[in-house]
Amino acid sequence: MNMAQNIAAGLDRILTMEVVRVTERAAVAAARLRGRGDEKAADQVAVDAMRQELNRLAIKGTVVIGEGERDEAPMLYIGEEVGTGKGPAVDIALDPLEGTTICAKNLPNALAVIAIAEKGSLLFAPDVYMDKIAIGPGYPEGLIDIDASPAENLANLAKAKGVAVSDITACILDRPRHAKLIDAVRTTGAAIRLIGDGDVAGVIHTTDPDETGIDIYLGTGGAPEGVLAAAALRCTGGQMQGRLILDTPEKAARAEKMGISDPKRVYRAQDMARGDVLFAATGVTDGNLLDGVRFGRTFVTTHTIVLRSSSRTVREIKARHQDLDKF
Ligand code: VTB
Repeated sequence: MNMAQNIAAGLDRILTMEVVRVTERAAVAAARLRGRGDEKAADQVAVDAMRQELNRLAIKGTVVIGEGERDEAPMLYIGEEVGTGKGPAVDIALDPLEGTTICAKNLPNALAVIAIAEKGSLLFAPDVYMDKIAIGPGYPEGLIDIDASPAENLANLAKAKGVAVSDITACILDRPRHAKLIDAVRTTGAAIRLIGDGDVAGVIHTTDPDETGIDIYLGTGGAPEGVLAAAALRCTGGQMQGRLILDTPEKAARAEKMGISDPKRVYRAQDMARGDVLFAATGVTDGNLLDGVRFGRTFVTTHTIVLRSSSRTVREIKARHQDLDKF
């Protein structure tokens, strides 16, 4: 495919730059409320800021993963139309503040996150749990398997990386539901990075183990977060599998209404986020890959990663915002 066809087939390249402003703005708003112990307030300002900036983009966007249903989330609800309406029709998955508790406690890895994809190409995931497993790029397809035991997955990963299992670090959400998983991983001798929240960052961290120290992500987290992480992985390379946990008839019915006919289906990253995808994340608090927002006396700095699946370019954008009135 030549460049012109590539552009015609996918999303407008300009959007890659434009989308950075959206997460930057949400991150700055949330960062002002870092460490104040008020998760709701931090989330609300991030939502307002993201929506304002999103509505300046020349797109005809539909939120497919957002703040919830319209009745519980007045803004950036699932189904909300965003953008100027003059531009390509796109699907949007967003989390203006991924890690509200992290932000409220001023702990590492809170992010403002968005993914933009061609219309109809993101999994319309209900807000249930998803079982997830992910590794970074450079490994043979199928190396990890969500149905294999943690010991098998860790052994296969260590072998492919050319290290001992004890040199592998798994990232797992610190939850009582993961007690058995944590035991199983510890039995292998592998290390665990337990995180309080923020499994979008947890999955993304597998894509750069030299920088983050994380080789594999394991465990259950939110399904919407799973789709966001899959969008990022489509752009960086890496492998992910996810399976919705539909353990009550009510959840199964909700999923069916959203078009999910096989409740046990294993989704790979490329099933959750198809076609051309853009992904951007700005650090709210300092993290393993991204610095948090810094408030200087005369300027504010932000650190953003912006990714595109069709070119697999990973851009890091450090911005110094000197016109403070814009926020
Ligand atoms: C994770 C984490 C999120 O939800 O997806 C988690 O990444 C899953 O739910 O930051 P539980 O908190 O119920 O375990 C968050 O913590 C919040 O959206």
